[in-house]
Amino acid sequence: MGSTEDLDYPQIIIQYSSGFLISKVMFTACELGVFDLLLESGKPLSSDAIAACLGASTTGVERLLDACVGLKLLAVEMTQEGALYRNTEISNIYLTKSSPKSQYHIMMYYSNTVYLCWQYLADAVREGRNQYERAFGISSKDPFGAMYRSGEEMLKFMAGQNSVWSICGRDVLAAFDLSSFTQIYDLGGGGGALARECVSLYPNSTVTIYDLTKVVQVAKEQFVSPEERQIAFREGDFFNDSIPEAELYILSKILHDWDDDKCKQLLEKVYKACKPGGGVLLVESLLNEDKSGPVETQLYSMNMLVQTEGKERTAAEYSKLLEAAGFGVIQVKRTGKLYDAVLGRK
Ligand code: ASE
Repeated sequence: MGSTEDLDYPQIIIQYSSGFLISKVMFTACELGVFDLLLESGKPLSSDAIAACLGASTTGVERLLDACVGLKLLAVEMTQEGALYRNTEISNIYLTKSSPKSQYHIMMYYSNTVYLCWQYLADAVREGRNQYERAFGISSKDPFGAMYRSGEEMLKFMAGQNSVWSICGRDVLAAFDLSSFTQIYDLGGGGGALARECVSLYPNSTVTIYDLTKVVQVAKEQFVSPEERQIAFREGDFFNDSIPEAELYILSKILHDWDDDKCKQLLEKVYKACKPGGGVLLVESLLNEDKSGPVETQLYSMNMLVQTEGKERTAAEYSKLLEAAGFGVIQVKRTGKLYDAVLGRK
């Protein structure tokens, strides 16, 4: 740290300068189906064979594959027929479309939507607000109106948000023993992946996904089957419509979308609806109290600036919001993964 070597040759500056190139290489290999092809093929393939299967140029594909090798997303072996490429274990699990832990959809959301908003990061910092007007020519007054500007965008967002729960869902729901709550509402539950984790971990629970009408429609059509009897739906806008009574409300990545006033409004409504003895579970990525990290959370907070009206917060900030709404006995559990849990009781 701070050695002259670092100052002569600024490794981290070089690394950070090309960070966006790394993201885009991984996103592009996902988008073109490189990892899916290599999984399906079951044997290592040459760049010519991969290019032919993907209907892409050999000159482009060869460079993309080599960059993936450098990033340890692919492995290469030299044979008499030339270089043969195969997936690494991590790519098989996380970068293929069909894997149960696939992160494909969130990558497509980052690559095709978030990436475009970040073009205007400097404007977002100057103005302190999201950049839908510059990026997409649409009003930024209603961030979810903007994020759900088309059926396709909404589907991409829902699929993307679902993918994180295959990695973090169990940990955030097991952070507290929630088995005493049987009647659970997942406010803004979207595509239902967290609800699914919840009923699997707590077999006596019923989880109702409360979300906008158009979100519920897509969730029913694309994400949750009617056979999943422990998952129910309720259509509504949690700011403008009533919130039904329940024992536990899950607000997963909801408060980070909104400013303190909107958060207080929503939590007060939740407090009123909540049964005595019930509670609210916040699932969020927590900043350290001095905001010194984790770096992923700091970056997500920048993304909230660019895309929403919210920000990432510390445990103390969430506790204050919960207390202001009337909740007591607030407990915080850091999972060590991307998302953490905060439980408040009525
Ligand atoms: C939201 C979550 C996300 C609103 C917009 C969003 C995510 C991306 N865009 O509630 C997922 C979290 N990832 C990042 C980069 O913030």
